[in-house]
Amino acid sequence: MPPLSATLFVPMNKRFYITTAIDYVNGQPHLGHAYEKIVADVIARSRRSLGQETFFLTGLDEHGQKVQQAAQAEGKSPQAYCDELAADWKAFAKKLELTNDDFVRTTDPRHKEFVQAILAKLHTAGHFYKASYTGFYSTKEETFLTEKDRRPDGTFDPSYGEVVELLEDNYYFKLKAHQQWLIDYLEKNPSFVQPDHRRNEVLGFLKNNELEDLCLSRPAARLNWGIPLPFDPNFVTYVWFDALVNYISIPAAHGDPILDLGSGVSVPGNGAQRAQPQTPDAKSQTRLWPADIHVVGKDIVKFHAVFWPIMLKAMGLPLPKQILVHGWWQKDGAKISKSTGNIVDPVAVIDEWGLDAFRFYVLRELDIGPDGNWTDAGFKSRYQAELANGLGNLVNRSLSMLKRYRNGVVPAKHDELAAAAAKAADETRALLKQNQLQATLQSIWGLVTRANQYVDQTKPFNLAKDPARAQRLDEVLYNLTETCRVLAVLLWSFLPGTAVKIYAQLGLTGAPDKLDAATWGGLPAGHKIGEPAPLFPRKEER
Ligand code: ME8
Repeated sequence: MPPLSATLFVPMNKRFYITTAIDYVNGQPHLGHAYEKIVADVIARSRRSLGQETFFLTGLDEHGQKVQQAAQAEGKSPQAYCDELAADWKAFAKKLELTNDDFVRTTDPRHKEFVQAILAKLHTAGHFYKASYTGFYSTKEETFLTEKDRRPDGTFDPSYGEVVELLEDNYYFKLKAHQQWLIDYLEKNPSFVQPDHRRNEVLGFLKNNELEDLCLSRPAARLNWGIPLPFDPNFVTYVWFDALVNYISIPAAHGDPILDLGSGVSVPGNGAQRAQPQTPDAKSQTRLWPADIHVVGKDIVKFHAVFWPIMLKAMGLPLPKQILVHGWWQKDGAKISKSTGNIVDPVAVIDEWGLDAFRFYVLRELDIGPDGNWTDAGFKSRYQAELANGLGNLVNRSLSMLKRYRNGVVPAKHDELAAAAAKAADETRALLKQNQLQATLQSIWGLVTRANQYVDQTKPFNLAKDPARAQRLDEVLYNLTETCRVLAVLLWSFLPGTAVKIYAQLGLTGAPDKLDAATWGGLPAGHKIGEPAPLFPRKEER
């Protein structure tokens, strides 16, 4: 049998696999980290809600010079330093109610062992070479600088800190050889990097620059906080051959057969493709790779869209289906920076306003792609208009009226808002499949607005005063109550806590976590709802 093209081979029972960037462990999580993780969480939840088995991975990038130095400065071992911070980051993931299925730390033995095994295979297959290099090195940025990095006056940007001249032996990965292959791949697979303008940037970069081979090591004498190269203990792995590999080391730890180093990943020599093994008990296995989506910020596109595909090609593995690139947040039009104090503390915002208000603002304000600008005034205004006066008011007055006028008992089914609800549900399904999160929220709020107008137009509070109009009041109350139920289902991926509260207030058990439940008419006549309570309390101006 001729070898299958590895890039085309995807097993039938594979789970939808989504990842985030793994965050550097130095420091505390900020708005940008929170945003990326929430975007990935909404996509993961929405895929589950659409009925797809899903695996969501996030975690921490713990090796490197900065961590080593920060630990030293605090008089701790790097591992103890990472362990303490990792506890905070894991607590942060919980605070955001992320539904990640695993949390990777690059200091996990399961990750380190996999990195070493893959490095050994790549080395044996001839993808690496050792060379001496003299160059300017920024300790602060852990990177060699070239003449191109000099400013017109010949100096390096102060952001690089102290720049020293180094002569160093290191190991290099033969990246250059695959440049044309990658250009062709990007040309043929327009959805590989999204949004389009990011793909065009990557293609422009590849067409106008000759790739340099990738340095994958640092001498252990200079940096020992890293994974030792299995074939030369005088060196540790440098950042990307450690960090990027998390996307496959964790699936391997979950038993993904495509990543079984014993029989699966048989690294070919330069350029070759290989066939994937098929096993008879395939159904029971956790098949994750290739990832469906890597969610990453705009600053690390090159690593994900250039280095990573070439690394995978060398490993003989299929490529991820998509690198989904988000923009960066600023605050009040300026860079987020701890040193200038221009920060948004996600935990403080969540403690004051609630998690769903935070999730709503970042997802509604910023589409995946462009840069965003956080303003406290913008946050408060969306809270007041869209959450408190929009969704909150609709649910609260609808359920309170049902309680007051019908003792909380759902009247007979009526379909006046059915078309509007079906439109929002259809759009939600279609847009979520395209990861159009902001557009989905706009569509859902179309239904919120329509239902609030319906209250204003039908005036149930007036109908209630006239016993002859009891039938009409029943109709209106059914439409409103059922719309609230549909909204809970549509909102689940975005505002899970709110969706569950709406369900509970409707007297329904469980979570509204399957989009199929958005079909109109789910509330049966005679069902008794629970207690209404404000979802988004109005805040006093301060
Ligand atoms: O880059 N707005 O880690 P990191 C939006 N460890 N996103 C932002 C942001 C902002 N202001 N600031 C940072 C790393 N991010 C590596 C990744 S992946 C194998 C290794 C995003 O902690 C950033 O773009 O510096 C990245 O996607 C993520 O936060 C982690 O950044």
